[in-house]
Amino acid sequence: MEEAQSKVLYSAVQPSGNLTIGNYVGAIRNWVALQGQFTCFYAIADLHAITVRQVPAELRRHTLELAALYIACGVDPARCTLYVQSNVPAHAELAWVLNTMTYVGEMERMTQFKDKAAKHAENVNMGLMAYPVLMAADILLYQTDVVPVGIDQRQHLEIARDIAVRFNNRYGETFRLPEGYIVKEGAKIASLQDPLHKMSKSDENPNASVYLSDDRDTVIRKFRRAVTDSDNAIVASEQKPGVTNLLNIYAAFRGCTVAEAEKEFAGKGYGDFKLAVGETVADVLAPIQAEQKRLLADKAYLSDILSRGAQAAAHTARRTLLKVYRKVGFYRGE
Ligand code: ATP
Ligand code: LTN
Repeated sequence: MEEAQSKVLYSAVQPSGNLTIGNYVGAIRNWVALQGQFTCFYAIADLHAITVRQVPAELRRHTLELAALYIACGVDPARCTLYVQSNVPAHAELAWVLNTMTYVGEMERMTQFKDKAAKHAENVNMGLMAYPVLMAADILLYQTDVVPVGIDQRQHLEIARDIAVRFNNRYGETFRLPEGYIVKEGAKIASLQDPLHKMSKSDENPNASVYLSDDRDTVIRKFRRAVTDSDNAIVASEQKPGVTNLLNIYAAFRGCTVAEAEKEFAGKGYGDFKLAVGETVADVLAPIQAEQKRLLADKAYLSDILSRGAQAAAHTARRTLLKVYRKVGFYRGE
């Protein structure tokens, strides 16, 4: 495929904690599958992460760990641009312009904002509210065609498109309109303790989430404790969110369909089923963990990848930013 003509794909994850198997199945794993088909930009969204309070040393550590994890999961730095968001100033710069074209009411209606504002009631800051605008800036800077994310980010993608259309209408064609790429299987992995809610890396209950860094025993123990129901049929249905979630996870990690998983476990008990899910997940995680550890031991390599990535990203981002600055009427010398 001709590099210059291939469509652009953009995605990011926040370095706000240890990643869960939800982040893996809903996001990173798909990035790997798509990297041959698109010109890919994968960012570590540290500007987004500070919309909730972070411990500085931990933020820095999580950032490097996340870079290593991307690569350990199969993101190939030779084929993708991998970088840290705050290393490319155009993100914050474009976000400022887009902030002036986004209404407070729109931001107040965002589901994630409402959830996070309730969760961090003592720190409902402007950045938390403008989070989707920064995300729009991320996407629009690279003239992105496709954005692979989990289903929880769909609303943010829609607002990114709305902002792009608004800008284009006011100032003339500037931004390409991005499309979401949301995989059906695994688009939403639920909490193991409360299967009606999504599994999240910032959940306070450590048993609710399986982290990519969990060792085999921990993974198996968490699945053994997963909330199910008092019935004993291993079938997916709305009345059985816990079992359905485990079937989804099994299918996603085994590489089969939910129907095939149901067939495999027909007539078996919950105990055997949960053990099989735990073992299957642990088998997938082990090589990723080993590779991440190996990469983290080579800080010079990681730092080199990230600095090249930031340079390449900044080059592309700057082109769009300058176009925007010109269109809105900023003086840049004669
Ligand atoms: P936080 O708890 O800090 O808000 P998070 O776990 O929700 O974080 P994000 O950094 O917001 O993770 O999301 C990174 C990517 O992972 C996004 O594409 C998101 O859609 C996807 N993702 C997050 N949680 C899940 C999940 N439970 N199932 C599927 N995909 C998910
Ligand atoms: N908000 C996203 C992370 C993110 C992102 C992006 C995803 C920041 N910028 C641009 C796709 C495109 C999240 O997943 N929580």
